Amino acid sequence: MRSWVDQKLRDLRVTLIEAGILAESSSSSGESKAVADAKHRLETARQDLDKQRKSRDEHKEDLEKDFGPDDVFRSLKGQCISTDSGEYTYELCFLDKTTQKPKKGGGHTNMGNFVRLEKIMVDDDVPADGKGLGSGERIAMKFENGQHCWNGPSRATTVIMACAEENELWKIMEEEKCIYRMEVGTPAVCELKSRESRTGAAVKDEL
Ligand code: MAN
Repeated sequence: MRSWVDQKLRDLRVTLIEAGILAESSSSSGESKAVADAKHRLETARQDLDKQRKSRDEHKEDLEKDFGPDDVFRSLKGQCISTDSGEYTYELCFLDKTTQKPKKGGGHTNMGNFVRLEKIMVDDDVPADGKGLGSGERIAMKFENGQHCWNGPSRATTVIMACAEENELWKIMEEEKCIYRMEVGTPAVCELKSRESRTGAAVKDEL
């Protein structure tokens, strides 16, 4: 009787191990494969959830940002353009940041992070190639709190935009030490202009 019960228990144990319910005593963690697999799946699901939450928070933040009248600048986000000037290549990533990169190589300098849109009056001649701001009210993106300037302020950039067929960085100036101004052409503001002429001053008030 005793040996019959022993044998039945041994058989049951083998059946349970084969079904992945019971751990083999030799398994180092003492866990059955089914439990280890389930733990792994749980961990993967947790990581995935964290990722999804982070992405949701980023989208939420994005929605709260001011992308101008009717969000016309939203499509520009993440697009970058650059131009060479003096010892540096200057890069503008719309609604994100401006960067100064030494042509000879070396560290990049952050020239400001996007903070807001502003209206600015300009009075420039438009060159023959059309790559200029012209005169009147223009929309500008302000970038602030860039890398601190030795004996000066944190770097900041004002990016003034005028209508053009393509996104293009026309001109870069350092107006004061570590305070930069970029003149940029972009189709994003052409839309505004045509609507302005249709609706009078209405669009201006949206900003
Ligand atoms: C670097 C650049 C310049 C800036 C000086 C200030 O050389 O960022 O644009 O004028 O630092 O020290």
